[in-house]
Amino acid sequence: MAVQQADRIIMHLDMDYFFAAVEERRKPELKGRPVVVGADPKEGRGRGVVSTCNYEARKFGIRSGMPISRAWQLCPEAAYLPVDFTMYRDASEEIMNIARKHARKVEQVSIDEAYMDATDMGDYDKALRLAERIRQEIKNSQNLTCSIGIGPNKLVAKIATDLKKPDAITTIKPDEVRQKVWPLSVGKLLGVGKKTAGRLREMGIRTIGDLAASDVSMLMAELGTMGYEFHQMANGMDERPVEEYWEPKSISREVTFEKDVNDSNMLTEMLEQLSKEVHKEAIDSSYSFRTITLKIRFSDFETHTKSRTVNITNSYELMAETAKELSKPFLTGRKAIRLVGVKASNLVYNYGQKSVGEFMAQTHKESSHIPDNF
Ligand code: TTP
Ligand code: MG
Ligand code: MG
Repeated sequence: MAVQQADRIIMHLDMDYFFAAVEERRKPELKGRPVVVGADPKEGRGRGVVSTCNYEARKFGIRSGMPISRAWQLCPEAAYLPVDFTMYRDASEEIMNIARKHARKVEQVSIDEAYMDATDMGDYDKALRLAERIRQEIKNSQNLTCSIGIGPNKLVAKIATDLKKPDAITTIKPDEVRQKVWPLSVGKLLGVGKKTAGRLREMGIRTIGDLAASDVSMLMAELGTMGYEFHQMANGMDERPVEEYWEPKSISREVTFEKDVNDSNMLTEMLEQLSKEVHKEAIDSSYSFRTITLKIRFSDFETHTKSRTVNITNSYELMAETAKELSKPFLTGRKAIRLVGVKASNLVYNYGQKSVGEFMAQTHKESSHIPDNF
């Protein structure tokens, strides 16, 4: 099975029950008890959600994102704590600094998660020892546990992290993808949510192995370009590099036309529609934006992106007009267009409209979106 052209060794680190673990560290008397961090449960009448909970609370069925009232029903005797975002961010910074001390390249991808490129270690045994040093230092100096996955790329490394959580290091070498990844449910793949998993199930595809064995053109007919990406992922292929800096968050939509398009009215309409969707998500998530990017792919797959940065705004009109203007140079009529996309980036969060817990739940959701190659 093809796994990766250039041999890399990638590590993925994720803190165990992070917010709740930091709370336990502050109040050791909580250890051994179920601990839930999130909105005020108000004896079952509370609104809002669970940010996270420790493993004792998970035994009662409590999970991140669940209504706090439901958590209360499941386990009223748990310790319920409000979100202290500043404290978690401070802990996160110290953890990331430890990772940076040991690994040459570190990309933080969420408050408790980072990828590291350990290719320079040379082999998996040495990478494993490096991971062990990082885990020990986090434990000794921070009194917190983490899990680390090691694999040939980001995708496999992240799957490895989840295999033995908490407080474990797991390696999946390229030739172990079949044995360790294929039996897992398709839901483990980046971008496969409940809805997509349901559609795949209807097609008789339950495991990652089922997906890997499926015909790629059939997947594309059913799921569009996503079908292709899922097939690649199922085969353990993922070429995303580890990038030092956290990609600025962005909101984007793109479509591949059913048939390549050569009609500028149709393109304009589609750009307005995509702008509408991107704009709605930005507003719903309390973001303003500064940069608008247009993506165009021609029928021969030649792909262009063009961006323009404006004064901070939340105007739909400005987004749509900018996207249309950026598209003008491509409307020569010489080549038909296969795909268009609109992206808003340089996002600025409008604080005060949402609680930090809701904000975090949201960033988390976004970060698990399948990355586009914008
Ligand atoms: P995760 O790493 O997803 O979860 P976790 O660290 O709590 O537990 P695990 O041991 O399974 O890794 O998220 C990191 C933190 O982000 C988490 O501690 C709280 C926050 N978060 C939310 O606020 N809302 C959410 O819906 C999720 C998933 C996480
Ligand atoms: Mg975690
Ligand atoms: Mg995480």
